Amino acid sequence: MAQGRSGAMGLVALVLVVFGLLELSTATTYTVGDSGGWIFGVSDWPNGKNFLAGDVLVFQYSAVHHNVVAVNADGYNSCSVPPGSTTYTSGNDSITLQKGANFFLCGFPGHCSGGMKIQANAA
Ligand SMILES: *[C@@H]1O[C@H](CO)[C@@H](O)[C@H](O)[C@H]1NC(C)=O
Ligand SMILES: [Cu+2]
Repeated sequence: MAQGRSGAMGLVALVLVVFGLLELSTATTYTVGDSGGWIFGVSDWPNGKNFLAGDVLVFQYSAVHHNVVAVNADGYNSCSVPPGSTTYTSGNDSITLQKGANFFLCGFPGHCSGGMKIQANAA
């Protein structure tokens, strides 16, 4: 009886560990804009995608011509960069999505208004 119970507990522990590993491995990596990369007009790219918190967006672009700035909703809507925003400039930036709305734009003049901005909503 005691043997059976500890066996069952072991099985429960194993199942929990396996689910924990699955949880870790479910993060998805997306290349923003797919083959086009981070470019003008990319703002429609998130449509139809079901992002989860922990998923990773990879922004690929020429660092001479573009950058990536993580902004808030106001910044996104008005194409402005709030003070204290984080700017990425490597040309190959991996950014992990937080739960909720994540907003990014290109900080080069005129690029955001040219559609170089995305909103990714992560469940
Ligand atoms: C971009 O970065 C990822 C790791 O973050 C790396 O695996 C990949 O090779 C890089 N790609 C380029 C084109 O540098
Ligand atoms: Cu740009």
